[in-house]
Amino acid sequence: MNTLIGIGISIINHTFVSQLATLYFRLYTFDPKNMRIDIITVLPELLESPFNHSMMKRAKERGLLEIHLHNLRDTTPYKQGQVDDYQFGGGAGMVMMPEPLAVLLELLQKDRKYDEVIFMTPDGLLFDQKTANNLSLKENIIIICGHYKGIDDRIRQHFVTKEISIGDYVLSGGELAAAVVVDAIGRLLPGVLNDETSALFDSFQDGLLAPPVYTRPADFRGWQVPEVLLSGDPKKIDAWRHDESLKRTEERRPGLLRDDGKGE
Ligand code: 6GU
Repeated sequence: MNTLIGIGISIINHTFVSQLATLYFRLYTFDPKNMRIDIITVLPELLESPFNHSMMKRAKERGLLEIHLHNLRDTTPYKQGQVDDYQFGGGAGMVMMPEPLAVLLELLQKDRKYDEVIFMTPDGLLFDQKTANNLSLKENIIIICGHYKGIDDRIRQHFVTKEISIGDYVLSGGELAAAVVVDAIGRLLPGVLNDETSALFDSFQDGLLAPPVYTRPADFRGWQVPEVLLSGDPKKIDAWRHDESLKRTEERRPGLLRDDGKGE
């Protein structure tokens, strides 16, 4: 149900307004169905810690998010856990073979239907809040972490439905990028954040950077908290925060103020 409306909304999802509508919808029609993410990796150790603390830990404990790590070497049909080989045509660097990936993907797909098979790769689509919002509406996702020179292109052509990069720099593998994506998705699931609406006011959710924040003491080494925040006037405070958001966005990310929302 959520997924259906999510798809409906994503078709008209040109603006942050519809993004917010999607998220509000998810929050108010609290659907206790949890999300399942299967991560295929040759380095599962690298992904054990990121999901066992703070928000991700809470998501798992509350039964909202299941994360399953799969070591590709455990199911490879090749001897001695082989998963990669030299590339055809020559050149430095190994390539992940298609068979171990296909075997594991089919094993998973036999048990349930997956909404997306995501490949983490520096030549994928740049990950942003909009993609995180859309992915948070899915039920079952597979994430493939690439290593070495990448994976055999036939897997990309025949299994992968989405290719994601987290930025214009090269990491040694897809694991840390996958952790970033799962964190960004996980915190959007209803019930993960304690104050359920707070994800809606994050930087980027309204296309603006977040305003500055302060806590006690009001006077720290003679540096004062802006007076308006101590005024107790919610209207004035909202207006100040909005102004500060706009100012920050103009200074740091003027591209976010343009219509395309791409922030370039
Ligand atoms: Cl998803 N993978 C790798 N290896 N490097 C990256 C990336 C992903 N995103 C940015 N750099």
